Amino acid sequence: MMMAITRDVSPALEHCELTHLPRTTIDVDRARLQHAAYEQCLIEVVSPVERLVADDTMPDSVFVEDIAVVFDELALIARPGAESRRVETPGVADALARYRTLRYIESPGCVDGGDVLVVGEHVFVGQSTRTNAAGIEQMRHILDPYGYTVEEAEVTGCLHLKSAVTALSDDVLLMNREWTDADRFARFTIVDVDPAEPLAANALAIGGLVIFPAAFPRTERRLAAEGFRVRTVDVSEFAKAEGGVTCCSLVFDATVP
Ligand code: CIR
Repeated sequence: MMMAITRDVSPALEHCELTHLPRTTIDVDRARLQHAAYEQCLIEVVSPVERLVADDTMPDSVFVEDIAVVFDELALIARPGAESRRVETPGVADALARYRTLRYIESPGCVDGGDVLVVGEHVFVGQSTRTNAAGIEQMRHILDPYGYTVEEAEVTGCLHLKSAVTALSDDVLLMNREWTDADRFARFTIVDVDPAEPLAANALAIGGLVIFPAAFPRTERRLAAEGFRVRTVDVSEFAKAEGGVTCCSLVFDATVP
């Protein structure tokens, strides 16, 4: 049984971390409506969706993906590269402790979950402004005994590895080649984002459905042409905070182990 963890949109979302975008007005009420619609989409393919609480001390709370990476064997609790986000970890760790043994990234290591792309037993980790070599080494140490290979991947020009590449299936990736090293992913079939939509590589594929931002119709057409069943969501307010569709949930099998 697949389930998802999401987290409240903070009343302080406007004070989110920003790396590549200028600060603009974010409509928090609209963000909440968009978040609810996103959760409705999730409910079509996973059940239950458990939403954690958040408050104004954690502006980026809704981007729950950055705080953990859930494997069948364990949950890795990240140590976010942005110090303002470390306050988000206890709530997520408490929730995941009901389903998995927890392992933690420790100082001086930093990892944002948005930099971790898991495809089967392959774990690609972006070395970014948020994730450092010490964090990647800790991941390798933690995951190696379970048969996962941890490979570093290049991230340039965007926030996280999953801004540049996400998995549409176990064999097919959606990618913006400008922002990562496509050669690293040579064993996969690659669908390129439309050149007019550089931010379109972040798609959430679960249970035969690809949840995808409505803002990227050209890339959406490419996905449909490749045979993927696409469901679009309006995530305009999260995009202003540099978030996409993968970052608003942690999806995992609740029945394992
Ligand atoms: C941040 O900079 O941390 C947030 N404003 C956005 C995080 C988006 N997370 C993601 O794409 N995994």
